[in-house]
Amino acid sequence: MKKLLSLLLTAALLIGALTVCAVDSSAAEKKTLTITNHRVPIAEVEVGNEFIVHVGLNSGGYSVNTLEAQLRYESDYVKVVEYGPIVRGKVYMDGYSFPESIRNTNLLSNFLKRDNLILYNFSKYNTGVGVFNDVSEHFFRVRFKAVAAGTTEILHYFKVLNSLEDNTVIRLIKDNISNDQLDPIPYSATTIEPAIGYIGDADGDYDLTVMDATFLQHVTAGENSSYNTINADVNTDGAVDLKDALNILRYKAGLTADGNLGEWVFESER
Ligand SMILES: [Ca+2]
Ligand SMILES: [Ca+2]
Repeated sequence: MKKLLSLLLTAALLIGALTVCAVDSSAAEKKTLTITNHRVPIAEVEVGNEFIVHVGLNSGGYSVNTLEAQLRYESDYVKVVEYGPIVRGKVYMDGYSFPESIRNTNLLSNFLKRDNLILYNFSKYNTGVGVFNDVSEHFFRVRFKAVAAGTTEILHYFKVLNSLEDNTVIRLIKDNISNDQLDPIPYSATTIEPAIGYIGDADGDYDLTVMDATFLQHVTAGENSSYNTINADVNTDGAVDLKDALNILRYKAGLTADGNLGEWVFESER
């Protein structure tokens, strides 16, 4: 009986979706947001897509005891979805790989979010290490959503303190130009990671609707073969078929569904 109801629901929703499809079958044209860092383009993201900004520091071998940092952005172009210490991946400092528990609980603190910036502090005290040597040493991340087309600057800006005793600021870095008494010059390491999928968004318009189930119907009918498998294979059984369409419909109807529908997927978090 339960299965029958489910099938009836599916049929009803599919008919509804097909009707909507007949009215509006034109795919929306995608708009692009260019992300710059120090005014140099570093990534292009489609409007509606989410992406992660990973930031860190290459201290050129010098010890970093504390630092204050800001990530600045323009809220007209990007919206913050979440932020905090990196959640996965390796961070090497002084040749040691930090346990995530230490990284996440002791090193970064005092987060403060405003309309166009996020502030945080880094402190290595009680951890015993603090030299960053590799550009892959990202320790802070912000997940954004691109909300408008155009060009926008996302800047990681920080100052480093190297001694608790005299509280010396060894450098104030801005626009990648720093105190030139020390060599090599440390710099902010920033990379942009666009999402690789949005589960359930089979038609790739960054919206999860019954139209995605309709799209999968066309796929299984051989009418469309262009899709992102991460988005379309909702139940991750290796096949893109009507089961995935059913799961989308169940999800939209508020019923239990197989798959992490509505979740954004990032390679660094897999
Ligand atoms: Ca969609
Ligand atoms: Ca599937």
